Amino acid sequence: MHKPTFMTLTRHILEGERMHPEATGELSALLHDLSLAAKVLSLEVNKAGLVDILGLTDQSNVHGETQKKLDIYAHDTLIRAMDHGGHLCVMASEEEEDIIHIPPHYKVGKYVLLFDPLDGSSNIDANISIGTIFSIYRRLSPEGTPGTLEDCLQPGDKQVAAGYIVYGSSTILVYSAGHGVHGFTLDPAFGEFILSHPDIRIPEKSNIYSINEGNYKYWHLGLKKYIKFLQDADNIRGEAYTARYIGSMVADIHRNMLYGGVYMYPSDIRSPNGKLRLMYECNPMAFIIEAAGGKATDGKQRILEIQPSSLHQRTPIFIGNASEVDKVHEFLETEILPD
Ligand code: P6P
Repeated sequence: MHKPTFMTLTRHILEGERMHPEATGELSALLHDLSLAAKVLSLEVNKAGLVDILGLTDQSNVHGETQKKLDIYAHDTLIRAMDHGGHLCVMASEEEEDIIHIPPHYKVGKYVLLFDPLDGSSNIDANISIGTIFSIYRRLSPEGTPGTLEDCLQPGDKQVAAGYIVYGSSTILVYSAGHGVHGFTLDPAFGEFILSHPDIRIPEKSNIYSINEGNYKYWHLGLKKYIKFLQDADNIRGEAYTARYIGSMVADIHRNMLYGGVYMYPSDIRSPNGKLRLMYECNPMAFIIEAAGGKATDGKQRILEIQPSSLHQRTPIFIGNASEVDKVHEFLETEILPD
């Protein structure tokens, strides 16, 4: 099929919708509303250095982390963009302890949206890439009623769509609705997301590993042995491994998905469940990476099979090339004695 060179996100979503006769267009409209929020956030993130919205607020979020002004701005922007479209019955955000109800005067829809409004926000003041992550489910509770916590606590393999926006050298929106992974770069000249990365597949070649090696002393032995293995080994193409760690999960995983590689935030002696959040960081990124041919586990099971028990629960994560994630498992499963 001839692929038009000027494929906008809106057109791509609508063409995806046409593949499903039963589609009502609600998911398309939801994704379109998300892309509008992404444009607004891109504008603010890219001028954050100029406008006084850098620096810390005097507030902290549910996790006790001091919120950056841009964190709160991104959270508020997403809610304002998404709460009145009539497609959602409930939302949940990293920045809000409880679920977020649709205001009573707005129509309630059939989808659920969970998001991390600004992942990697500790990097904001250093002008390092940061990102927004989103996860979409169909509701479980009866149509027309307010959404519930149970609507939000569904395993990741029930997602109908997921994606992220990276605010970096350019702003790119990557999403999957279950039919491939597609990347769209924002053309600021006329504010459109243009298809720049059709049908992303993670390359089998992988010589990048991403982990915070500053936590080495807290790692379990199997992980220590794996990282040592990487530092001594060559990959399947005889290339030495290289360490790349930005401190922004979205940026690290986006790079690894394009170049090949594995991102790890493991459990360790200090943090038995790791650091990253299951519902609005790991599940959507796992949905994307599996749709691109990769793998994402918690060191034992697929991220997408974890049955959630709370909105902000953490999980260890190993995500990237299937061969690399399998290799990690080999080391984690073998209790290896230190040298
Ligand atoms: P550490 C950002 O705070 C984040 O949630 C991810 O985006 C990032 O990969 C990780 O935490 C960085 O954590 O402990 O290595 O600084």
